[in-house]
Amino acid sequence: MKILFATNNQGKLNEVRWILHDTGWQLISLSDINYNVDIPETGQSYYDNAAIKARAAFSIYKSWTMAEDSGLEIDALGGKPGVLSARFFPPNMTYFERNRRILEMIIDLPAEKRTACFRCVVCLITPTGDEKCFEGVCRGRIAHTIRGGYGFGYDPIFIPDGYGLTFAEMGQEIKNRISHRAQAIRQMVQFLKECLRA
Ligand code: ITT
Repeated sequence: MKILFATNNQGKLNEVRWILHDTGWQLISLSDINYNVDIPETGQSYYDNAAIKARAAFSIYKSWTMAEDSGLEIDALGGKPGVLSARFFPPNMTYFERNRRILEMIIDLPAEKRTACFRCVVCLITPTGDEKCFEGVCRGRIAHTIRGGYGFGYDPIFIPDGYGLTFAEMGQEIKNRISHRAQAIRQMVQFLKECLRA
């Protein structure tokens, strides 16, 4: 089975391919269908934005399509950057600089007040146009320094609960077992297996 993943983020694409590798399903990307329009994320929530991206791609592909919207929520910043995670800083700023700015914003906070989570909402559209959403949350805390070279985005400053390493230090195998994205995608896999059995 083929599923279109409507994303322009190569890091997300790699991770979801990894998480799905034992299903035998093929995850194709927007470039595989020659779709190179930047879909404006005008929604107020992860649910809205995941659905906007999935619907835009489904209108062309008209078969199994998924998109996801995700973000980092820092409790001491009232949940920011949250749904604006990709747009919180100017678009040309490197992630090293974005991570440095985040650390600066909470520079004086002790470890116990640096709590945060990553959240991911996946929207799947079936070939008949029905929509189903799945949400995953990974709680943890913000590190004091930028650490590690794996992954993407805010991975070098996020330490998931139960670990001493950032997502960017632990590498893809562990991250893809415990992450917000892994949790949401595993629910999608469960749903798809039930659909395919029916
Ligand atoms: P698409 O909309 O094309 O899928 P995007 O990067 O714009 O790609 P989002 O609008 O969902 O995606 O923004 C999510 C941002 O949250 C992403 O760009 C990262 O900065 C951050 N983020 C989400 N999941 C992450 C993860 O697993 N590791 C690090 N940062 C993550």
